[in-house]
Amino acid sequence: MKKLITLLFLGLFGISSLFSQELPKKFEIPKKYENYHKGFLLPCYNFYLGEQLVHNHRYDIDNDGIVDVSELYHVMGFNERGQTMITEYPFFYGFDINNNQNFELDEILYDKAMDGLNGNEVWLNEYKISERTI
Ligand SMILES: [Ca+2]
Ligand SMILES: [Ca+2]
Ligand SMILES: [Ca+2]
Repeated sequence: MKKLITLLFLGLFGISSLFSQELPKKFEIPKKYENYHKGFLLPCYNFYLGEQLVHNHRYDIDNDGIVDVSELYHVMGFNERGQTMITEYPFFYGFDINNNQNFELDEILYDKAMDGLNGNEVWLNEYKISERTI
């Protein structure tokens, strides 16, 4: 009986450690960006990223006229009024963490699933490294 309990315990422990390995890496963006959607939305525009037409949303969270967060969406098409139709969620999120008005690779999150900021995103610099090792 004691052996069975030990086996059960080991089994449960084994299963739980397996689950913890499968959980996505803990995702954290700097606290100052937590409610960036409440910031001032600067004029948006479409542009080509390679051959892909994309749409950006740019947010100024401290209202100094300088972009702090930029989102990139895929363009799905245009409606009859000529308005750009975009995906529900972005595929890129840029956070100007070092405040130099550029979005470096380690300041851009790539969300392959395009399902909102939920922890399954990768920083672009880490994504490139993992691609290289495959
Ligand atoms: Ca700003
Ligand atoms: Ca930057
Ligand atoms: Ca996501």
